[in-house]
Amino acid sequence: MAAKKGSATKGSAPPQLATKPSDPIAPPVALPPEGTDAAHLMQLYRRMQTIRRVEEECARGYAQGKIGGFLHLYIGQESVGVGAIAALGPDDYAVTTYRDHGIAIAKGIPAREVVAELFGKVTGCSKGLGGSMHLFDVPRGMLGGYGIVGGHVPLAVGTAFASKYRGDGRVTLCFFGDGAVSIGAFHEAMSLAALWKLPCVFLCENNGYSMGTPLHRTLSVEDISLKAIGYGMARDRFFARDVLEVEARVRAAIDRARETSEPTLIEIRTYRFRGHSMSDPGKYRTPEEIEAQKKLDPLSRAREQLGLSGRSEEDLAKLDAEIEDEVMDAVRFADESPEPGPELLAPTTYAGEFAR
Ligand SMILES: Cc1ncc(C[n+]2csc(CCOP(=O)(O)OP(=O)(O)O)c2C)c(N)n1
Ligand SMILES: [Mg+2]
Repeated sequence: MAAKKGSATKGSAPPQLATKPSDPIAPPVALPPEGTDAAHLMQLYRRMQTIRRVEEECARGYAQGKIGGFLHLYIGQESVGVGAIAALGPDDYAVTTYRDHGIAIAKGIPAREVVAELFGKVTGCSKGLGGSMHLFDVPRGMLGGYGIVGGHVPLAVGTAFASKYRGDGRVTLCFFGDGAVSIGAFHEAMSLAALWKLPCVFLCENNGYSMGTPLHRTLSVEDISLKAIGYGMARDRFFARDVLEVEARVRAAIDRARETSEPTLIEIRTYRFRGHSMSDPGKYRTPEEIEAQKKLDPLSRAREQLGLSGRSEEDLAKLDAEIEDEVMDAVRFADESPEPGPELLAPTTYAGEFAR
């Protein structure tokens, strides 16, 4: 029977689950929490700023035709990857989506190898054969870089299963977007991770949009963290305003995964300042919305916190100059590197030299 408009089929008002995707009021910059090591905050700032500058240069390289295919920038979301990976150990695994450049740099892949990969050069971390969406580095625990929305979540559960089976003490941190939580593979992965108690942390980077579609058009319940309840899993949910807060809250989940092999679903609300990819005309957001979000930029907040914790403008300018040198060196290195040749065809197709 067809439902009458506004009839009871819509149900009585649901419990207050939905929340608005943005929080446009800039909170005052707070001093970093007591006991924060300013040198540590400086490192986190360094990683965030490196990611931002690498990606700005990649956007330029894309416009110059140096990068083929798609390019999805992480600009605006850096505090999520940097804060979360700061809570991982060096042997732990990170698995992520196509928006992977920031995760790769945070996991320790040098800017040179990331830019060279994007430029399709043999010196890139995937030998120039993967490109922007397929950054990979097994020794550093960076297990991709995947283009299929949600498809990598079961792969992350597989690595967590392997760690538990081998007893190697590693934790897998799996990043995905808000679009992935409507995909079947996400739910199968959550279900098995909870059932088998696997050391996996599921981290949803909720940037409010799946391509040009806002959250309220894809989800009946906008609080993504609530999906953990159906699987009996621990959960957390917060805004990525402060990189130190991201680190501390993700650390709690990583510790739980390592100590008691219990998975957690964390929803971190964030915002991308650029389009979905370089070909996105971005007509679905107003300039006012983007400007309001830029006022909340966690990268600026970390810089201001460093000032409040005693770092002089001179110290910070010196650090920015070092980052600038590193990024421009990476671009030069990528420009000057050769392209992969046919000699890579056999060893990268069949198990052999590169199968580590
Ligand atoms: C299974 C699948 N369906 C559709 C696409 C096309 N697609 C690429 S990105 C994207 C949006 C995903 O949004 P979200 O998960 O929120 O991640 P974000 O891009 O916001 O980081 C879609 C639909 C795809 N890559 N894979
Ligand atoms: Mg999204």
